[in-house]
Amino acid sequence: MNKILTLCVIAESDRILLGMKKRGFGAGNWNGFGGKVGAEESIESAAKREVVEECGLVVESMKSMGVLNFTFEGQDGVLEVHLFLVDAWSGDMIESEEMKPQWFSIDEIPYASMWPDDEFWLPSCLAGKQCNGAFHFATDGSIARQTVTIGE
Ligand code: 6U4
Repeated sequence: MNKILTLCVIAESDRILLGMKKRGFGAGNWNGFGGKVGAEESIESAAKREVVEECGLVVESMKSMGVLNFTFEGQDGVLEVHLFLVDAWSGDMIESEEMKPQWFSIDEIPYASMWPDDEFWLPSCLAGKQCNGAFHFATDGSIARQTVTIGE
């Protein structure tokens, strides 16, 4: 069965906010903010809820940037990750139990400590281009197959 998740990229013209995931899936990686969509909520409201839960910021404006599908060798199901670019927010940043947020210069995004797919779509997302794709991960965590479509 597909799992529906959200992933919010919070960015200004020259910097991006990433969170060090402290526990659970992807722990030890810098990542955007997001998580599972609950049964009773829309994808957009789930995205906003995860941002405030994970880093304290309240999303004021975001744009839908596409869908990334992830599959894993030897595992059933697809992670369907809905991507958003957050360009306005309010509130104060906090460190949560799950994430330690930190700003990075757009020129110094720590791809080596991120999910390996990020380098294939994040630059386009930051440039405001739609990103749709599918990544199949091998059991060693590397990308075995991928298709990425970048829009306008
Ligand atoms: P719990 O721990 O159950 O509260 P929850 O926060 O609901 O978890 P979680 O942590 O499993 O969900 O969400 C995973 C996050 O990681 C989502 O924002 C999607 C994101 N993600 C998953 N695969 C990814 C990948 N290959 N590349 C990427 N982000 C990914 O950049």
